[in-house]
Amino acid sequence: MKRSLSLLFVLALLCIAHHTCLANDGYNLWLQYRPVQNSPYLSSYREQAQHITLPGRSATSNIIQEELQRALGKMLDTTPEFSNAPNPATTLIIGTRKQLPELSATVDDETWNNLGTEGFIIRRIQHNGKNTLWIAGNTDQALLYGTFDFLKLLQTHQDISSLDITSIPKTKIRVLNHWDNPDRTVERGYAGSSIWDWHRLPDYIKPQYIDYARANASIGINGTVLTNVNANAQVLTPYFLKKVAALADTFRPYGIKVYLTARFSAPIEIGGLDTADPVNPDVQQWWDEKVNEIYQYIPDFGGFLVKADSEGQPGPQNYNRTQAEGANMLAKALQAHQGIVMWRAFVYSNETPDDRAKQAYNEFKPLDGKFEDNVLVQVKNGAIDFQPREPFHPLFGAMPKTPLMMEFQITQEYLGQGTHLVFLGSLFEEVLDTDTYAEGPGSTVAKVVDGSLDDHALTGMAGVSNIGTDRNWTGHQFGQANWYAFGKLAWNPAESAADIAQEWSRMTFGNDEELATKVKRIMLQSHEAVVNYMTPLGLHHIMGWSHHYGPGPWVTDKHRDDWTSTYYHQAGPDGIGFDRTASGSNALSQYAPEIQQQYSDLSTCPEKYLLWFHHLPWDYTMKSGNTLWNEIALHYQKGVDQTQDMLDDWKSIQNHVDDQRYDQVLAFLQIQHNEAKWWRDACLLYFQQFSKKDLPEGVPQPEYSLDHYQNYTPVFVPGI
Ligand code: BDP
Repeated sequence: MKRSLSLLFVLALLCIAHHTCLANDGYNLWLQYRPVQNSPYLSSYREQAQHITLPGRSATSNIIQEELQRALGKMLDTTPEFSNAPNPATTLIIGTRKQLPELSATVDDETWNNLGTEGFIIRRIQHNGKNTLWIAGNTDQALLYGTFDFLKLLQTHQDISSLDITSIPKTKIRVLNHWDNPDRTVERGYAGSSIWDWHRLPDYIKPQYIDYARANASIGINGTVLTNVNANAQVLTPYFLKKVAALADTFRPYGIKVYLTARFSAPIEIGGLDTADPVNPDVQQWWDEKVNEIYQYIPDFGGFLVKADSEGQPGPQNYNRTQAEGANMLAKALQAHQGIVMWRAFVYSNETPDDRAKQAYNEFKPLDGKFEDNVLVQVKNGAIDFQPREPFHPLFGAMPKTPLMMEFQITQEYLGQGTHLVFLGSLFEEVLDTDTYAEGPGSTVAKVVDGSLDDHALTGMAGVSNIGTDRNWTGHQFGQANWYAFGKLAWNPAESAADIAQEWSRMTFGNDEELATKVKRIMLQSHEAVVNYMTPLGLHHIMGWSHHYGPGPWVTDKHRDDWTSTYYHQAGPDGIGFDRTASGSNALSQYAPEIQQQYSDLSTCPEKYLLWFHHLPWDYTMKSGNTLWNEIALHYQKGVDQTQDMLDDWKSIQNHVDDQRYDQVLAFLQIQHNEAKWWRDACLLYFQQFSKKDLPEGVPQPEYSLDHYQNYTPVFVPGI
């Protein structure tokens, strides 16, 4: 007995020495704070961390102190001393302009003003004759952001000997949109149930709420819409508002405001009125009173997110009113409290005979300038619906008098859901960097969104959350990277996806060079891979009916056309693709002339958008010299090959990743690889019925017949 115990002890020691044995379920996200080893900077980090002056006395300052204690203890094995005022021992100062008047005089007024309430500075100063580091800002909130940024530098083993960082968020409202229902199901959620344990709120505050707030604050997210856009009016009743208030109280010191979705018909459903007409005085009064009531519970309530007149949701159209009339009614009720309305532009109907891609523009463009000042129109990145790749939404650049907020989907509804590794930083970057030409060259989507193009002060970015009760938060370890990338790009839409991937990987898995290189490579090719094996060359919306999981190019004859695949790919004996040029739906006319010209001309249309805008014969010659048919097939194959490369890269770094996370990612990559083949074979067999052409060399014969794929119906797919 004694011998076996000592054997166990030796084994445990060996295991601890080799960190990869330690269990790591991913709960700590990118805030792993791994011990700094093999870094030439270790001693300089330790020196810097010896004595921290933190004059603030707020709940936020306490959070800063706790985070530093936790992080520096884990990374440097040190316990820093803290003081309220700078003294000769101070090595790091974390204080605001007001808290440190003498030091603050060394920074000019303009810089202080530019920092606003959230921007921060990290710089070296001479203090008491000593080279000291100062994290500065106008508020404790800014200091919290600065502290996380400082900790990121240590986590990624950066040289901190001559820092001079100024970081100011480019958008004001940086929010997650949780599509979470009161019964804890999550629409399009693939990571378990909703993290909001409504039933136990307000009395039980789960530790996960605190870690949620920490994680968000660490990447600059300052708001959360707690409830689904397909809204339930019950969340506006006192029963729920008490629970919402408890969450708001928990998140407040982290700089995170709460928002709710407002169901347009709430005055009828919970107010006892017989109409929700936005020009009806009783309806207006009901909303005024409801808003006042909400602010009694939550004094800093952020405001409402609204999905109206879309996919069965009620809205102003029910009363022949415009989207602006609907939004403004709510906006006016919120104005006295500095609340905002995020009014979604995702308005379309199968009753409207026009191309779905055109409908939001048709509805909203004429309303430019008609919204109240506290309304943001929230526009999805593309005109259809979060496809693996879409051209930017034509509304970006088309409504100069209205602030437009970006809506990205972090949860991977159309991108492999809970098991495919797809780094969405690349997708977000591609959209943000695209030129709308709205006001001449250089009018990028990013500039529309950050307000710089048309001088808007109210700006924002929303990300549909991928968070659930799964221990690692996002189901797939790499789903965490998409949450991370969203926060970073909302703060600074100009940041590079490659840099974001790199820093996330180092913080999450460690700084080994081979590991960092391989993980980055996996991440940066993953978006192109999924486009290739799902919807290459501009194909879109050809996934399984309703759950959107797996291939379904055959989906047709459903109760609405605009939810079928055949509506979008238009494949037939004559070719494939949706003609959105002047000879077709002319959706292209909604873009600036430069884009119209470039995309309508086959010789200049980027091939990645080819079948989005053009219907072309199967033997159309591509730039490569291949026929369109062969090119489609080769893209599907390429996607499959890329998933194999990702798998190989991951296997090659097994020694550098802890077993638990390694094994899960490996299993998921294997699923992804198999499903990439499923997509390739199902889509090619289906399209082959029309092309009547053989598969090109390098593309293997599918394993099964088309019937097999068509009859395979996944059931109980999560997230519906
Ligand atoms: C689609 C989803 C649906 C959402 C809708 C929306 O399939 O579940 O409710 O978008 O954004 O992508 O409102």
